[in-house]
Amino acid sequence: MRITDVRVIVTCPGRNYVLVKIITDEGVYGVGDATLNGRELAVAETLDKHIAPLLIGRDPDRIEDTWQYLYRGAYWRGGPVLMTALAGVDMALWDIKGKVCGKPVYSLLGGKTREGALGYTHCAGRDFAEVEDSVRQAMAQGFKVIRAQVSIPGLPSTYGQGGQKEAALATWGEASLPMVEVWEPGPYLRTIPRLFEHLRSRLGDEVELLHDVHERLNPVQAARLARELEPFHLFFLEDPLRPEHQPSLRLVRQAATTPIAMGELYTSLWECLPVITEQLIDFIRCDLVHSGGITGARKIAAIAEPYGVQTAWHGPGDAAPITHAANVHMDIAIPNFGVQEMVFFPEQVQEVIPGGPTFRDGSLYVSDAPGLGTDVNEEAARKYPYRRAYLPIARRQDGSMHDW
Ligand code: KDG
Ligand code: MG
Repeated sequence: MRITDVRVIVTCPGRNYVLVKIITDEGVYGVGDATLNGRELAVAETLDKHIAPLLIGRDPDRIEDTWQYLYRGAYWRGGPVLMTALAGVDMALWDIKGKVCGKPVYSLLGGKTREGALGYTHCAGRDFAEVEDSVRQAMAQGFKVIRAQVSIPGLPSTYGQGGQKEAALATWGEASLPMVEVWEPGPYLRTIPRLFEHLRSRLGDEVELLHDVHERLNPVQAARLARELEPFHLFFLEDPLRPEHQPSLRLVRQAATTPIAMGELYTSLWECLPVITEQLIDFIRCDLVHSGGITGARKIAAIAEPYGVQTAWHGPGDAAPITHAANVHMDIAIPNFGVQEMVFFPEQVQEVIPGGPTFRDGSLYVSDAPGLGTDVNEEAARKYPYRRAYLPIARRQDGSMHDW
């Protein structure tokens, strides 16, 4: 079997997605996700101009060799653009392998260790009462693990305050330029422990709660937050530090027993290594679509296993349902799965990219269809052309740039 064509499909059914369709001489094809929010066209061009010509004529069965060929063969390797392009190709090749073998990808990864993947959703509100209400609604939907974010007094708009809706849909800035948010650590650090005190006192201890810091604190601030949240027993505190601050996770670790999840901005196994082997984290939450696909992530999971680190793969709305399916295929196969972030995709996304995981009673399921079980409807994709869009940016009150 040989690869005869590589199609790069850029589509915007509500938000932009970059999809890769790899076609073989035997008519079997595979589909992968290569979406990098805010820099979509950089990946699409990389795939179309640099990577597609390298794939034509190759045997699609050789996933590992193709991965090594694209990763090491570029000489300048790694980074979000190249690793996302690589992930798109990798997922499509696993999809092909599954279809050729007549097996779902989870079966090729060793078979099921569980039936479904425990999922978590996003809850939020303008004040504590609204967040509580949103958490209660999620509990009624069947969620057992819930992320809680709240608006911060004095800051007009803050990451995560849109809850489930924000997770599923894009935020368009005026004239397609980034929206500007204001960030101050003081009010944030004063608000978040009080939020969880409120939620625990109203909802009890059973529901698992977590919070996403979104890499916006410095090391000592993150350590303070982890310590002040300790009494409320979070499932985890997500991405407390920027990826550049890996060694400072020691400070956070020493300050508290609040479990730490890191890694949605890590783009490779090598970035994950020190935090796993030094046991500075409890959950590794890389993004399959930005860290080299299934081939990249299964090695990360395997290295995490003996260190007692569980997985919590990133599952945002800006990763296509193909990535969400790949997440769940891995989740149900690996022994050290922890939890899976998920979103409910709007109808038009499901029209363009059918077959993503389904949600039932707190968990996510994939079908037993050969491959990943997802597809791309190219005709539907053409109805939704690319629209330039950026993620928001954050500035301090004095106007200086901060991490969003
Ligand atoms: O594109 C950026 C989003 O994927 C990210 O902001 C979502 O932090 C996120 C999360 O935890 O889902
Ligand atoms: Mg996050």
